[in-house]
Amino acid sequence: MGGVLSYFSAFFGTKEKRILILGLDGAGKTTILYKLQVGEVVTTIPTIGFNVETLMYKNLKFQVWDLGGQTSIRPYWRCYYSNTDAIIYVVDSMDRDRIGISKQELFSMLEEDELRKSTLVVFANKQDIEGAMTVSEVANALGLAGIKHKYQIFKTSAIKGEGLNEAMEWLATAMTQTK
Ligand code: G3D
Ligand code: MG
Repeated sequence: MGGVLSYFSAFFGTKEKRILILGLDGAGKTTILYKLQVGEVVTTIPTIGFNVETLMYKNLKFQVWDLGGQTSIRPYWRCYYSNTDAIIYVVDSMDRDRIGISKQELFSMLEEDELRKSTLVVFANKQDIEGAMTVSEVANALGLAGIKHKYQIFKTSAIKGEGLNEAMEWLATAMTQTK
């Protein structure tokens, strides 16, 4: 897995790229961050009511937090939106009960002005678990067909490190095409 960020980073020369990793709690975001990690320490910054995990690697800045919590802290998220180039949206493909909430949260994020031009990549995560929703079930449940952003969905297993390279490669290419 180690090489994917250096590959990803090289796509943009020295240009800084900001990527949010978002999704409901338990979806696998922190696990993904650790899988992407190439020797750098993940910093957790406690702020008003929510934690932001940050991973810096060369010209890349990844920031992670959980969606689906209290709506009162939502305005504070805006501090992290500006100049966001991409959103990695992580879904627990086993969590049928909350896929509707995940959809609502995704659509709320995509309505944000600052995120209007961001490329979206959805990780239908936990595909290693038997009985998980398929990638097309996740896509339908999230209503991806109605999204105006440039997007793609991938099946991933963060635990096994499967599908992450493929998804990151797509994202790098898509980001260079839009900017
Ligand atoms: P979050 O950061 O989005 O809240 P985490 O999610 O990365 O903390 O993951 C939540 C739990 O799901 C963790 O289990 C983690 O190991 C597990 N998980 C993450 N990705 C996968 C995956 O692809 N497959 C499987 N089977 N499990 C996954 P624990 O037990 O530590 O709570
Ligand atoms: Mg986490």
